[in-house]
Amino acid sequence: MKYQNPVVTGCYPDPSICRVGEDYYLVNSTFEFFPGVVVSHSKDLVHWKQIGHCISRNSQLKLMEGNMNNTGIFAPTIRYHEGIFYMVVTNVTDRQGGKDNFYVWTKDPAGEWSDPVFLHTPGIDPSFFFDDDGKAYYMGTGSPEIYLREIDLEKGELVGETVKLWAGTGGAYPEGPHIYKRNGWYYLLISEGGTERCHMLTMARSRDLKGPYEPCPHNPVMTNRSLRFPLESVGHADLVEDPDGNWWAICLGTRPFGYPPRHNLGRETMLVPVDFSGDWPVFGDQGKVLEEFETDLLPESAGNTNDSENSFFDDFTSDERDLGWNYIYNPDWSLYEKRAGGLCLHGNEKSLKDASGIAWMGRRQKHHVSITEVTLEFPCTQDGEEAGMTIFMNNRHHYEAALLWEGQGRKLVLKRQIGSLEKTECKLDYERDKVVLKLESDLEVYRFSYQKEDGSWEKLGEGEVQYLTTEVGGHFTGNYIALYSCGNGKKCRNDAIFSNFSYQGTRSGEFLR
Ligand code: 6LW
Repeated sequence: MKYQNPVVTGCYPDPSICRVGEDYYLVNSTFEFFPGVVVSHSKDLVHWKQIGHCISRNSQLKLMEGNMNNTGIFAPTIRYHEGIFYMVVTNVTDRQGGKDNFYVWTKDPAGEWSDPVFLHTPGIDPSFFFDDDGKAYYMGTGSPEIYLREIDLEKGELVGETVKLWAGTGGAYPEGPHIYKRNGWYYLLISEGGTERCHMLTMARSRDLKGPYEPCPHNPVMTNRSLRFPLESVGHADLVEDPDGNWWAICLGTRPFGYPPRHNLGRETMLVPVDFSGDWPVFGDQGKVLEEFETDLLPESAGNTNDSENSFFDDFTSDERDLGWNYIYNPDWSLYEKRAGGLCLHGNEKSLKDASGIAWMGRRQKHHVSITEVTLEFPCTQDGEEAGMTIFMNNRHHYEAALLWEGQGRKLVLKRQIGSLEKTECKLDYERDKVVLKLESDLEVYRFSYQKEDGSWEKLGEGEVQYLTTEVGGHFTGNYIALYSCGNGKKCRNDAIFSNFSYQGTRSGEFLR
């Protein structure tokens, strides 16, 4: 049987995994997006269904703010111990004031998680390890060593001395540590080289949890660096043993295109077979991560293609909002209202340039080739009132089609912002207050169209994909397709109602380059 990487497409970085019986649970970083820390479930390691979030209540956590794509929730770890799931993670700002590590816990990963227990520890990428003697440990990324401390989970406190474990093999940013115990050895897995194209996994082991750790003789144990493979930047992994004793790694990676290579979907989640029959694990194909792996070690369902994962429709009539919708930092729920006709966004005085507080609701772009449509009703009448659909890397890099009021009339516009450069590609006089908008994507362009009264589609214009990539827009996340409304300096007088949102991605057309 063959399966395809990524197993979770779109911006799902820093994966961490645990198994309970035949159920696997996965968590991913979410940065400035709320709800925080995606939780997904799988029975076969290939098909994942999002079941919840660890941070789902504003009252739980104030996401630290700063530059978009570089703040908020970094790199979680999930572990299961004696009936309880723990998720430990960092809340980060790029401004003075730094970061804090905390954990939350639950007995039901699809339900609510506890309020955070703050640990006031330095560094990022925290992890837990439960030893056979019942003791629990916290691992963190120091500068530059990975460090370990015992943790008292009853009291929610770190106890005892800080032990420096390992600084890696000399690559930049030794980070993302996890420890696994096997055959009396403690294996320490970390990432080095940075999350970009030199990303790699390295390993060391010791008979004593506190070291000294001896490096694996064939480090890095996994990397795709300098190979020009379809999957790049692979690293930041976590290991899991299946019920039959086979080992698997999940890691992040990117699917860059063009020259020099760039990527727009963020860092995605990959599954890698691991042969741990010897002293040291062999990851993937002799340490390399492939788009397709052949294996007979997964449950049969892993070989199924599941086209339903490639499409999504929302008419916003359900009381429960789909888990795939995200907001920027902690949302002001009064800006979002369910109406009979769809989802109503109450634009406030903010603009799309603002990194928080805006009426904005988005989903990850999960495929390079995709089509999104949405109906917008927006009887705008006040100067500056604007609502539309945006393809959004961050508040400084985005393209959007929108209805807005300007001077004496309503306009249908296509605008683009790339850093400090801004351009209105097209501005049409538009009398109606209703429009169906379409966004099509491939590896070259984002193309916007609208539907005319006779049902035919008219192109508004397009913008290059390459300027909405991580390499241009910066930092750690991928593109979002979002609906928004804003007053640009003044609270909106009119409501924007969105309905019939549809997204269709093409998995098979992805490796065009
Ligand atoms: C994360 C670090 C990393 O904290 O990127 O790829 C950082 N690894 O471990 C943000 O995701």
